Amino acid sequence: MADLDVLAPDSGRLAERLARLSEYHDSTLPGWSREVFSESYRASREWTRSLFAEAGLNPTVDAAGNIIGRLPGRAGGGPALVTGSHTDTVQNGGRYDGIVGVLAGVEVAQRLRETGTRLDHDLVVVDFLGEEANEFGISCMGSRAVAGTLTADHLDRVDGTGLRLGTAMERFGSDPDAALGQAWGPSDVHGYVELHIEQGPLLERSGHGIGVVTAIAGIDRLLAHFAGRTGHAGTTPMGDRHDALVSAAAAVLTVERIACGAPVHGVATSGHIQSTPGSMGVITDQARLWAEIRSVDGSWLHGARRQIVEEIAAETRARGVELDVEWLSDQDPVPTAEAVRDVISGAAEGLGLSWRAVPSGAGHDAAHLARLGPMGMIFVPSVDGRSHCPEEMTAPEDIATGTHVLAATLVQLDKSPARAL
Ligand code: HGY
Ligand code: MN
Ligand code: MN
Repeated sequence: MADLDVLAPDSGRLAERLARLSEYHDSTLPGWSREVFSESYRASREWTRSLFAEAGLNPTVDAAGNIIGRLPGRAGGGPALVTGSHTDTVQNGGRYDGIVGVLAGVEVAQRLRETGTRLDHDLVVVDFLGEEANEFGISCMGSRAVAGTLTADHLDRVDGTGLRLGTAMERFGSDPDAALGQAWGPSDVHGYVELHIEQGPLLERSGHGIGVVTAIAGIDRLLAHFAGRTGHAGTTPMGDRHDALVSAAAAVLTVERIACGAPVHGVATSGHIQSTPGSMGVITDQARLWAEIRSVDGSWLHGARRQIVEEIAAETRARGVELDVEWLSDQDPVPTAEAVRDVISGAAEGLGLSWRAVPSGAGHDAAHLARLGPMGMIFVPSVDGRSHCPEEMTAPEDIATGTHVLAATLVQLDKSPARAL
């Protein structure tokens, strides 16, 4: 087996590339914003694609807009080892979510080439399009297309301006209709491993440098529409009101309360309220609430989904306000493959590193790649457990260590026969 030390990353090069890619963001906003289809995202992907080429990965861009690099293996063709992540961010996000996995994948490929380490399997590195939640309500656009779960209905979803996702993809240079038919098959993937920041506090609190992910949380996102009755805020007695904004506010508290009782990893978040007419002196008659619930425990998630709607409906009825709930996504929890977990933990131990098992409360492209082959994820610590904010921080040495574990994992997976995974 390759000398694992020799595959250690060039940490200076890796840190410089992280800083370089982070420079592509909307500097008029706090933190780092490189949202899907934005100009900063478009510009960043030109740089990322040139980096793939510099690393000898001969990049192509598929119909969905995924940047795909390939380092041929000895066997040539056949099921590949796949790694990667995403380079889009949430608005006012951080500098590490997603790009750590893409740049680590490039670094591993470059170290394999520089050390003359030939794998049997091809190594494929992917920058997946549009992983983050967005106004279209469809995250993981690129990995869904690869997994064959991007649908025509998804392409018809519109953002707040009425723009179709399919049209936005076309304007970005993708071919959405072709993306619906570009799915990879199970014969294309020997194994998928993604390096990602934990985005939570567990590794830092327990003092472990490496997390071996047990499962990726399921995510159910809803849009609740409240229809009340408008009127004069000064003359309408309180008992006569059907205030849509009050109903939406009560729903926000319901969402929080139901998750706070979760016996396992279960969380719920209200992200956004829109209300009209939105002026003082007038009682609100229309309100919309976007919220989500997540858990690695599917049975809790399904129960919470039902309970939230029942309780919001009861509160709303009591106020004489009408309710309509639309579920925007229902991504079930996805367990990682035990065999891949064992390889990751063995790789960490082989490098003398401490590791612990951790759930992922965050969603990832890996959840979709799991449909194509054995999937695993490696986490590195997030300082103060913060993410999706300008304070997002992971120490460069932790990123380098995680990249080293990724290299060792891929080398070991390369030696594992398909049936063993
Ligand atoms: O929102 C998430 O869970 C991920 O960061 N896209
Ligand atoms: Mn991410
Ligand atoms: Mn994210």
